[in-house]
Amino acid sequence: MGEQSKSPVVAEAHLVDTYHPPAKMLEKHPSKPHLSSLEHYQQLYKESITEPEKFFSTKARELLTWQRDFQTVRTGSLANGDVAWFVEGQLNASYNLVDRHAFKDPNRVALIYEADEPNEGRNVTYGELLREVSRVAHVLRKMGVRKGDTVAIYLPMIPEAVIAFLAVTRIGAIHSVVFAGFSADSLRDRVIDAQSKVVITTDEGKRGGKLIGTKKIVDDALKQCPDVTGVLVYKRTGADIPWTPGRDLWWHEEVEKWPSYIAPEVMNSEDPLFLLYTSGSTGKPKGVMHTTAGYLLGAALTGKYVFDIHDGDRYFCGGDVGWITGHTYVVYAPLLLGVSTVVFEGTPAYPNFSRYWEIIEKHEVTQFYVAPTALRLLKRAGDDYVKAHMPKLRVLGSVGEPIAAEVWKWYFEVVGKEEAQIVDTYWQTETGSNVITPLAGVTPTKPGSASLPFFGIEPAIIDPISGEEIHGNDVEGVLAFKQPWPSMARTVWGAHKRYMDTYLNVYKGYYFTGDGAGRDHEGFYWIRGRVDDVVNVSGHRLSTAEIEAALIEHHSVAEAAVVGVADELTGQAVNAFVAIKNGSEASDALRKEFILQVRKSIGPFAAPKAVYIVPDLPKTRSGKIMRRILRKILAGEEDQLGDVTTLSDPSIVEKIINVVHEAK
Ligand code: 6R9
Repeated sequence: MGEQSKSPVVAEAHLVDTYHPPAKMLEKHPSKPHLSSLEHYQQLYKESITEPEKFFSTKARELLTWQRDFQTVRTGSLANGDVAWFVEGQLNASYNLVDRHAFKDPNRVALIYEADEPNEGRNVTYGELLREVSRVAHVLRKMGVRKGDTVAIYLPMIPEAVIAFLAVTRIGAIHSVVFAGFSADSLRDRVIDAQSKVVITTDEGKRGGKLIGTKKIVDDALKQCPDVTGVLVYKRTGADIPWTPGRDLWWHEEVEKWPSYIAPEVMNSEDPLFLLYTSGSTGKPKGVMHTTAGYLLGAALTGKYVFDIHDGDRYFCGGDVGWITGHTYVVYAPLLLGVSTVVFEGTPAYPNFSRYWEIIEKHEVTQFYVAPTALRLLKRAGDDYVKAHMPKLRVLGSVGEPIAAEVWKWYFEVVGKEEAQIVDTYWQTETGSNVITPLAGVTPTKPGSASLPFFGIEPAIIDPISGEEIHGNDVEGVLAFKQPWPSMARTVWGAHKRYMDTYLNVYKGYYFTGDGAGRDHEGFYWIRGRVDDVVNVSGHRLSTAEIEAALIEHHSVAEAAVVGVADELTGQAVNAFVAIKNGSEASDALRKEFILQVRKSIGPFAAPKAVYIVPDLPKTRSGKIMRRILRKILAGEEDQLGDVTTLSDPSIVEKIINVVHEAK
């Protein structure tokens, strides 16, 4: 890195405009942002870094309700991988998200359910939520779930998904949500890895006008999960579904049997709250584990400061509860702060491209949060679809992938009418909540930059070659954090060594994000994307190794290499190179089979956009696949392949180029 890598940061950052919090956003504000100015942020930020114990103990007592206070604010270190926060404290997540608001104001709306079909939704108040969560908690207990057990949740975006999260946490169990777009095989692997004995699901799902056979997928998955003793099924469509007596129970039949209150289990701060599987460099997804108090604090703090949440707001995060964005910003942040959260079952394109904007109009949404991939789709559909009247909108969030400057500007000008602030929030499943992000109403922004670190986050740019931290501004490298923060993941379920090796042993004393980043002349951060074998398709995080493993399961595949390529709509797209076994013939039918194989073993969202059947893969003499060469060929940079003489068979490069050319 060093000198030659400086120039792009400097050039880019000096050319972009800085946007200040829009005056019109402040004018229509119901009161005022929680911080008075950028200087106010800087002063608090400094305190959060130099006196984290003081800063976070104050915030933890202010934002969370404790059953027992803590004395030790923070202990352990990144180097040892034994970080713990608010150690002696006790609290319950569902109490903090539901009870305390229900007691104060039971009629306040907690969930705004916007069903797949417009006008089929309903609202759930905090009082109703408490009753429903309590009943389901009773049912789970009856099904044998105990404190510390994991419960798998395989549900679409319906209020019952949120109720399930909360019922699980109420009895001290650990939720392990599996995105309902995952295949039976993926669900099976996660149920087995998490040792879940109970699964919560629906008969069917409904999305974009289409039905999804959720229960059938669960049944397929559970054929190989002998330890699962119970499946709780919410009736969403009333379809005829297969039933296993003694194992399957109807949600509506069970909840009627139980009273509408159950006391929340008293949990220690560091008791596990949930597992969420995510992709990394290796084939097997990791069960990232978050603990109770630290995660809740991260969610509440970012909800308050990043999104400027105030009493009476209506918050709409378009993410799915199957991913971390849905966990933290559909469920935890808004409910911790006692506001209304939109649970949207559908897609931005159904019944037409106005759907998001109509939801915002109808429910007078104040904050909206979505991935750039959806914005690219909607921008391409045309400005006419954005004709809704959205006068209450103050904050427009972006998450999951870099947002291109022209999409950022479209979001600001066309969607927000320059009356709402854009917050480009950088974070990860492992960070639990936003870590590099503007604070709405406070931080000036530059299109394409996630801007400045959140409280308690001390970023470091590291030279990946020397492993040394690069100090000062106008620098480029990989992104790491120097201090533990409350909502960081504590371990990978059943694989602590993997946790250490992936995040904490790469640069000793730092948490390594896996992303490249630049820090410009004003200290603003620019996220460049993953430096490991992770591809980001439509904001979904996929591992190339995992897709390769899926392809190899096909009987005709000898070897496979998967790379991410730039894609106009999805950000990145998956392209696969497959070497087939002797006796198999390359054909369109075979390519289709390979795509189906990935859909079946991971899920439709991971399907390769292109499959190239090649005679062999470019490999070093030690057998390492040179994915870099494949990326260059796809980018049309065949003249920049570098030295290929180290390959075991240099002539293979020419053959692969021919295959790619023929396909294009
Ligand atoms: C929240 C979430 C994490 C990866 C992360 C990075 C990318 C997330 C981003 C962003 C640029 C942003 N990412 N937010 N890249 N700008 N604002 O997406 O979690 O699914 O774990 O993905 O997503 O590459 O490392 P997760």
